[in-house]
Amino acid sequence: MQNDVKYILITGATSGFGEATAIEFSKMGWNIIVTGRRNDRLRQLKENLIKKYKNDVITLNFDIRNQNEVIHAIQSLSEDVKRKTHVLVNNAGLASGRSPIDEGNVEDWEQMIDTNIKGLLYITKEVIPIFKNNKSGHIINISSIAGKENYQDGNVYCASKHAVDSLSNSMRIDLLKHGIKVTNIAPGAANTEFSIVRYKGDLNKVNATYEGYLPLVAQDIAETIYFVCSRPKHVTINDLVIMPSAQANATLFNKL
Ligand code: NDP
Ligand code: 8X3
Repeated sequence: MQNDVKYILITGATSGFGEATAIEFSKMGWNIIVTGRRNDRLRQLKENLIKKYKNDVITLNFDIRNQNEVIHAIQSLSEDVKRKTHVLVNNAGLASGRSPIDEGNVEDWEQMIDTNIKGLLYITKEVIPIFKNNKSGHIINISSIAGKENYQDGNVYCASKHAVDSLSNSMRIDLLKHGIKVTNIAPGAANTEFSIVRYKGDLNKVNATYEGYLPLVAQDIAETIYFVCSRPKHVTINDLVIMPSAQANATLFNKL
């Protein structure tokens, strides 16, 4: 373990963007705090990263929809780790289902709102005092192209990501005086577990989502987050849209 190395806290690091970001930052010599509900995956990630890169890896196993679990998890960090924590990546999130608004499932709506909006707020609320105390910090919110545009049957997911986009703008204004940077990242289609979750394991729908073009992969987002974090102190990337080259906007694809 290297004692003077910075920590990055990444929510939702058991797969996709979060896991790739944990690996990328470990490779670049950072210490890592990773969160998620699937503890077996957190443990495996920790074991792999420690073996390969030798930096510190802390796992926090909780459901981000549960405010008490969030508070308890952040309180469990030592004062030393808090002092060295420079970045929060608000990545944990999901789409659950896809249907016209008049056919929507309320449980799906609640899961998306509770995770993508309320969960993001719960953890940000616990981390801001740490950054204020440190007199610096960087919050990176993973929104989506769905936070910039709306598409058919995307309704509540789009609304939840528009909320993330809006919160990024508000956080940047309110936290300016505390020296806290805020970056909003809005990716287009990326082949992770996202569509498996959205379509509840329906592989025909999952495969159709990524057919006929090259989608983004998690590593593309991990490298983007690393780029954003490695700018000099006087530079902030406020808002970044990153798309597959074959995707012009939320709905227009150049498919083979
Ligand atoms: P994945 O499904 O691969 O990863 C989602 C992560 O979020 C998992 O680690 C999951 O962990 C975590 N998560 C979900 N619900 C909860 C919860 N209640 N409590 C704690 N953690 C939770 O998808 P992606 O990597 O693609 O998604 C990451 C983010 O990127 C999401 O916010 C998504 O909306 C956004 N995004 C994705 C795009 C894509 O096309 N893939 C494009 C644009 C944005 P666990 O299940 O272990 O709890
Ligand atoms: C995930 C990308 O286009 O399915 O946020 O909403 S999209």
